[in-house]
Amino acid sequence: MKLVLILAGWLFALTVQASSIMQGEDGYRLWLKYDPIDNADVQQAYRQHAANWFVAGNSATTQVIKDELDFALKGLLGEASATDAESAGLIVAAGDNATVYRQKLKIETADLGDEGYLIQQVRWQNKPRLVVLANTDVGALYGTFHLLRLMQTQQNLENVALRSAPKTQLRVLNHWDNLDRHVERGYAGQSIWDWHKLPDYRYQRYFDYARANASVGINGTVLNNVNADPLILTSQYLDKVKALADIFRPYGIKVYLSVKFSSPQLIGGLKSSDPLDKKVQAWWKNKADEIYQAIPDFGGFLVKANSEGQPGPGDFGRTHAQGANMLAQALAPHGGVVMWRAFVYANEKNEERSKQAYSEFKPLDGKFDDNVLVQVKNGPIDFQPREPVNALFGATPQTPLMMEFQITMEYLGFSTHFVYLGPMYEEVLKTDTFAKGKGSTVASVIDGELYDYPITGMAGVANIGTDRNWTGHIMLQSNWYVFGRMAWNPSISSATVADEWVRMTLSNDNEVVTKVKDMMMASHEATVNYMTPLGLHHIMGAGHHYGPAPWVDSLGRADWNSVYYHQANSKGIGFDRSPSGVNAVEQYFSPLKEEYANPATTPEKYLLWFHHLPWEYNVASSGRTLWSEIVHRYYQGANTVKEMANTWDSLEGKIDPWQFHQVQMAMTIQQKEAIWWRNACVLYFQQFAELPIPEGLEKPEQSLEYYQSLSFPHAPGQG
Ligand code: BDP
Repeated sequence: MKLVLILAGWLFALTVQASSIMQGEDGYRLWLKYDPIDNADVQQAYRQHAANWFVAGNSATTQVIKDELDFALKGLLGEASATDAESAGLIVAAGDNATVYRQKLKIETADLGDEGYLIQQVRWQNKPRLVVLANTDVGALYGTFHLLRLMQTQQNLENVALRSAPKTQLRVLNHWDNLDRHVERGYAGQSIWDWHKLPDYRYQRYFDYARANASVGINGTVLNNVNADPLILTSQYLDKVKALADIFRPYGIKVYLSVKFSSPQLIGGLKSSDPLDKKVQAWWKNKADEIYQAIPDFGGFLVKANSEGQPGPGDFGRTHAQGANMLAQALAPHGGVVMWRAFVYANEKNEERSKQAYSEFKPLDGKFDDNVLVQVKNGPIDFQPREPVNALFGATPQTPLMMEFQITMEYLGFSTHFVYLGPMYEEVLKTDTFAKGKGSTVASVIDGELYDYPITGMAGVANIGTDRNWTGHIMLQSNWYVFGRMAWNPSISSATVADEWVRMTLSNDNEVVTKVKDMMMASHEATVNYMTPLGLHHIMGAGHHYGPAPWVDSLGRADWNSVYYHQANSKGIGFDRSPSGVNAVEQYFSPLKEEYANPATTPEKYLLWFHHLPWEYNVASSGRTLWSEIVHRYYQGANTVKEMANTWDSLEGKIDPWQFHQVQMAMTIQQKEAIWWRNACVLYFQQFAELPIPEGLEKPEQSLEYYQSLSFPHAPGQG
């Protein structure tokens, strides 16, 4: 037996690391690999359509389309080349260049707007052709990427006829990147913006970043951290920002900046930053003029104000609306927008943290200028592994709300935990707010359907850095991908997106697709279980947020501490936000407020978010006591990770070896950390419950003291 084990171990080492040189896919190419299509029939069929292609027009964007098609089709089909319209099997045209096709083929494109497109098989001059038509070149670029996606995922193109237009207007990444290249809550290396070498040094990575974003419809990027450095608005930095804007423009991507509200004082030499002060207003107006002089299509400002120590209009006795409108008025003549964050909570308020965004912004509904969006994190606290939705969604008929999701894994295991966020985003977007009766989903709020918002948008806090694989973990590339796909269409299913991502990034092999997709779809729930089951939240390490720390009780503000959030004591556990507690449920529309007020009707996933319940409370779905259910969930979460790791191992040889190995190494860490989370939390809560770990479950190998003694002063990504 021993010998067999030794032999097996040796063989394993041999296959995983046969040499000190690892060749294969390092992940840089993301989902845009364009390797040869491995099915000869499919490839043959595609050749007939696309081996000869024609792109009408000569703009910077049509050049991007031509470059992408040339590169992609040569890769996918072996050979392909540009030709004239007469001989092309594939024709891409937009705007005036598409008029002839629209008219002769009697195809309507008006409904596709500025960014939509259609892909259709037609007969043109007696030959079957594929056409990608749009009203703008950027629309044609999006259509081109969609066509390439169909080919990468080996879809049947015979008689294809599809039309697509984005449901939200601003689909924006938020980089929490500092000017010294440290990325707050970044786990994938440094910031990809090399400010020191800009504006002259233009990395290929900037172009590949733009390609990746355009391929999923992302059309904006906020380059710098919401905890903004005022220097970004100096002319020295604006030159650098211009260089990036120039690179991104042909890809349909606008740049935005996070601004510090006190910039007029910090870099403008003014004595105040009061939004009602004429000098302050003039300063911002001049600054906006200066920016637009260099970057005519500049997107606008993102603002974190009066939040976590950041300055804001509140410092001058003004409201968020007065602050936002002052900036909005500076940007309005140029067509820019203000994305004003609702992530605010203050000690002085003497109101429970989860309620503060609503209390602050609901009364301001209707008071914002037309070019302001209020950007709201999906949950009422802060990007926890799972939260109910923020009660603000649906509550502001006259103020466009923009979704803010976190793509980076601050509270979900950094970059070694395999968590596909699609199901989490989908859960949020599908939640019915009941704002205008049944069917008032969060998606319908943010895509503008419910209240006819004039501007709409979705933001995602980026998980991108200088790591070769961009996101620190191959699987986490899928979160960048799904963010873009859901921003384009908030109703798309996360399973559909997972399917296409796996096919493009890993393999079209059915076994790989099925198994990896299943892992992806199970991954978020698994992590919620081993970190914060049943509505627990904010019990991670202090400051860096790495690992379990339900014992944190000594931070400066009550609502930064874990003990504040779980409220465990000898009687029970959970935060009473029902009418008998802080009554956060009152902020929701009926019937949610009644549902959440009563533990029996609260979805179990939010149970301890809304209620403090006795350890012996009966959990309906399992019939277990609350204590036993919590413990089971922690064990179940860790077990799921083990199963995922086994499934991954079974795919060896079916996935590129380097991709395979990278994910395998991360899964080893994740397995250890899932058990660490499980053990630390179960042992900690056991002190209060004073009940045994149920029979049949293995005992934690270390003591609570051991877990409490661990410290990680250099954990990455700190704020
Ligand atoms: C918190 C992060 C902090 C951010 C803050 C924000 O820990 O780094 O600055 O959110 O969104 O979750 O402003």
